Amino acid sequence: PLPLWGEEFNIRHVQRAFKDSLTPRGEILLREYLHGWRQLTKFMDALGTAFGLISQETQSKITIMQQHQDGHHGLHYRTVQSMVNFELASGLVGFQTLPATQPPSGCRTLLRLHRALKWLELFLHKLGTSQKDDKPYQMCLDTYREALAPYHSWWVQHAAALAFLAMPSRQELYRIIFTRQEKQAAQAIVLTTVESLGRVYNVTQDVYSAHGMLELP
Ligand code: 1Q0
Repeated sequence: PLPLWGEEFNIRHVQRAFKDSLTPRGEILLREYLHGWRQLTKFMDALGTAFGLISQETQSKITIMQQHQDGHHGLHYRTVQSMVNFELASGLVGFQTLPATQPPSGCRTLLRLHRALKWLELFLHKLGTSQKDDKPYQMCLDTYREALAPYHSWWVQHAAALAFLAMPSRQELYRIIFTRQEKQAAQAIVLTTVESLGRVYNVTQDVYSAHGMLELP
């Protein structure tokens, strides 16, 4: 294993968590979903301080979801579907304005993670099909512009672009993501992860779009 973060972060854990989050009945288990995100914040932390803001923001969304799970209505927050049904039926979603409830609704919070998941799917797909000289910085920027920037304010877009400058080279990135033994299978693992993320993303997207919830403030 690699020093420092080799044991801490493993892309297989990410892949496993998102794969396990999808049940045979097509429900998405929030516990596993959030576990996958926690693994990803470890990875962001390993990338260095420039990604601290992004990691913190992700962490705060995870914490909000956790508060819902630990709250009075925690039982309703077992799956994406049960959460959506519960918040819809209770008028907690907040379709017009950011709900004044504390914590903010699970639906609008998960939507932020959901959009970021699309970014990750696109980015990892690019990485997994990239050539030796391709630049992660450019892959990051292109996929961010496509999947996330449209939802971000002007200043967030600029802060993100600045952070991307600290993105390591492709070789270094692979070194962080994979342990030595995994090097051979690296691209295959990345693409398997893309597949798992994609399935979870598509199911969530269908649920949200069925209820007109893709633009929650
Ligand atoms: C490692 C590089 C990650 C780059 C991903 C793009 C990040 C964009 C910049 C985020 C800036 C955060 C500042 C605040 C944003 C919020 O305004 C926004 C909306 O929330 P709200 O409450 O104001 O309506 N929040 C979000 O959009 C939340 C999600 C942002 C974080 C997305 C992180 C994606 C992370 C991925 C893991 C990196 C793994 C790379 C390779 C992994 C190999 C397995």
